[in-house]
Amino acid sequence: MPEIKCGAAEKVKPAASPSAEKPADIAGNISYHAQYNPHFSPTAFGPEQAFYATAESVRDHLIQRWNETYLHFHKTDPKQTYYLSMEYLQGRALTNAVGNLGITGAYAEAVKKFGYELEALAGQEKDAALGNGGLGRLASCFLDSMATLNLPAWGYGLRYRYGLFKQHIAKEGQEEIAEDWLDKFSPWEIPRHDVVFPVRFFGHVEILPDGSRKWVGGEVLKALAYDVPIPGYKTKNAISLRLWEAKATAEDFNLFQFNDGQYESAAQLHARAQQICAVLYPGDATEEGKLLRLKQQFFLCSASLQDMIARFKERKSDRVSGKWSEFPTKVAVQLNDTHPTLAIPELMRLLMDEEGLGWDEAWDITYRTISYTNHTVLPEALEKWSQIVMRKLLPRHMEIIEEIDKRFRELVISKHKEMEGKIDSMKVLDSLNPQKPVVRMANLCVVSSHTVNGVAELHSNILKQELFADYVSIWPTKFQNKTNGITPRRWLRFCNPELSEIVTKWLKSDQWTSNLDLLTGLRKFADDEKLHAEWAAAKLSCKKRLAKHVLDVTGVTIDPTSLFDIQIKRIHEYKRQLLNILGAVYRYKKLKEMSAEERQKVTPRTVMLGGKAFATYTNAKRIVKLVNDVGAVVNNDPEVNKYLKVVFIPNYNVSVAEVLIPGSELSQHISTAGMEASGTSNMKFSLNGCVIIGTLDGANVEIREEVGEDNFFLFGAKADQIAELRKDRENGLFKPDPRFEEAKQLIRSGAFGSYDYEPLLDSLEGNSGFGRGDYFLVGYDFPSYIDAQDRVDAAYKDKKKWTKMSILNTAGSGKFSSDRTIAQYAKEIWGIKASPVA
Ligand code: HBZ
Repeated sequence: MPEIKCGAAEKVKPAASPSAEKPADIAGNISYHAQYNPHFSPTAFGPEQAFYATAESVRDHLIQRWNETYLHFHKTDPKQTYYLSMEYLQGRALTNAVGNLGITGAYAEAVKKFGYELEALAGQEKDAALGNGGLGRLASCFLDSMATLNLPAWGYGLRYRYGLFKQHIAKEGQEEIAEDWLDKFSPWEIPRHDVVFPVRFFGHVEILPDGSRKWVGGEVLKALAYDVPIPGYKTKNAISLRLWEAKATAEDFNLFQFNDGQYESAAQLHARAQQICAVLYPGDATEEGKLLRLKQQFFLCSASLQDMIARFKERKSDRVSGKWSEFPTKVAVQLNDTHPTLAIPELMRLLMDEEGLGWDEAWDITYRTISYTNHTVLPEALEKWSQIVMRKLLPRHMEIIEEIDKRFRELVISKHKEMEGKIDSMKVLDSLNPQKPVVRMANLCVVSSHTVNGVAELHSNILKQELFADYVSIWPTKFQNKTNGITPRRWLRFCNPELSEIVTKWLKSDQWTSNLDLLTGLRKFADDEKLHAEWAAAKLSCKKRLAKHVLDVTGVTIDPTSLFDIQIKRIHEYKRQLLNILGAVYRYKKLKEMSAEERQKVTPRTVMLGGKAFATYTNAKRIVKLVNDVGAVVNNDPEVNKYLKVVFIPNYNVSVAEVLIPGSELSQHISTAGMEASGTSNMKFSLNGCVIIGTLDGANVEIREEVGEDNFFLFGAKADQIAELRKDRENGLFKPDPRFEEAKQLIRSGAFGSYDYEPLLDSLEGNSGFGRGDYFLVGYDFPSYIDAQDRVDAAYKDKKKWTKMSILNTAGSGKFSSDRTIAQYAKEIWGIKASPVA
């Protein structure tokens, strides 16, 4: 066989040994992929080519496990969970894959034979960012845990051509650029040309002679499956994330028109198919945008359900009894928020119109199959779809939704008379405005699911006591809590090797990576000076890596001995990045007022913020601009920049988080209480020995319980005070703290440039013309926030105290493993059991 031209390194003989585990054999396999699975010309083998060949070699291992797992499930036919989500934030896969497979060392050695470091090759990979934020990253953590726990499970999503946009910071603030993650190709996905299902849009409902109904006409596209294998950690099991792509066929291509020069109309359906998976969340300001989003949602639901039914039928033939009533004993469908709600009417339609079941049987099956997770109580995020649009796009589904609504109302009237007065807000269809009748997706989910869950204790209680309170009296046992979690593999073991090594050393085992509760074993060493020294050294090393990233992407030099204070998440007013930056502005002002001597006593701090603003969310974009403007002034002010730096980290994504979180010392989770359903980055920070400054919101409440009150900087109003405080505000009863006024005044004075911040600042005023009269209570919480920050400064000066707090944060993070969360879903909602490949 010809040898690879690898430039600097030794030449390696190619060998097709897909499960190679020895470095020399692995190198041969990489060489084989470079030559016989080529994507580039044969003369080049730079880092990029080396990354793809290495990834394909790793993929061989994954495919082998995936095949074995699939056959094992096929033989044993266990009940399976299907996780339906419009979003997955997978990030990069190489480090995670070799880590989970336990072959990191061997691959690191193998790529050295070509002159490369594995880490550098991993840096070549583009993030798969098929999601927006928390909900999408949660789905990805869940897949890792499902595989690790050997659960028979699948993830289903869409294969967006362009994922979440790339954020560029220009003079005017955030700019969005399409993220071309498939620019070359993704080495992880496997197209399944035999897994194709038709998906219909538009058309009409026909009544057949036997009285049954059938959806016909309209346009029919094809859904083609792409599988991304998901390896479990230290197990042979690998599951699949199945992503659908929309396609049109050759028959849809009008050759006659094309030859007639009508190129666009000849390929009309092809163009429409491309639109479906073009982008994650097309803007929905226009009617076209809304329709496209609805098409995306239905496309995911229809293809996924047809696939599940096909599998059920395929395996059914092997069983003695093959009754449809067994479907819920083989299939559990989890809806990741309301985006896949159409799975409900689509399953009803498939069972009734395609399989010939009656309403009652189909409803019983659907109800026992579906469960729904709510991720937000923000009213603007509760999906409502126009009935008019729905009827046009999905006429049969609209009929089914109407019937569900009608039967629900009948149930209330016949069995829950006391709730009759509440029926208007509980029903699925809201036709109060006859011009704009809507379907309330959350109501449809609650009415049609056997279980509904929130994502942290506080949030689940709010669901039961407020948002879904009326349903609780009808279905008292339907509502559950499943506090979110994160995978400890990606979020400590692989992203923070320095700290991982120390944890393993002190716990005398690396078992914590799959049993995170073992971290409590660190508590007894919390005062040990040797551990302190190692712990601080590991943190410093991560801080240096982070400082290098900051310099690379912003040109700003930051001091690794200063306190690294980080807030990274989607930019949203309720998450209150504005509170953070106003705090930094206030800190800057105080520093300016101090004498040089006084300044020397100050705890030096680097405040870092990062996150993307939705393209049409103007106030969020203004916040991004403000952070950048404040940074430009503060960082260039020689009087104070030794004591304070403010940095906006551009293009926050999963792989950026993997650098930022290990290097963090303080992180901000400062939402208005009751508004952040859970938060999951708070868990990642705490796990990495970072102390949280936060409100009693979402999972902060539980993190504080676990790590101990002394190791959490708490401030701000509590969730049950918020309504009253907003009323006070409206009635002019709020007296702003002078420090709050000073901070706003400094921005208004033009100290940070002449950009028009008035709409932003005005949103914080009681008599707001733009905003909602400080709806998010930044002004109310400001003084207690500043006081908490003073406590942070004092604590950081005491290195021993701070290191102990850091250790106790890691030690108290065991509860927040997504393994725990998924084990609870499996037992308490899905009724599925582990099924390890022998
Ligand atoms: O889900 C986030 C929550 O904000 C966060 O607190 C939680 O930790 C995380 C995982 O549970 N939510 C989202 O990312 N997105 C939404 O909640 C959402 C819901 C409906 C929409 C749009 C976004 O129409």
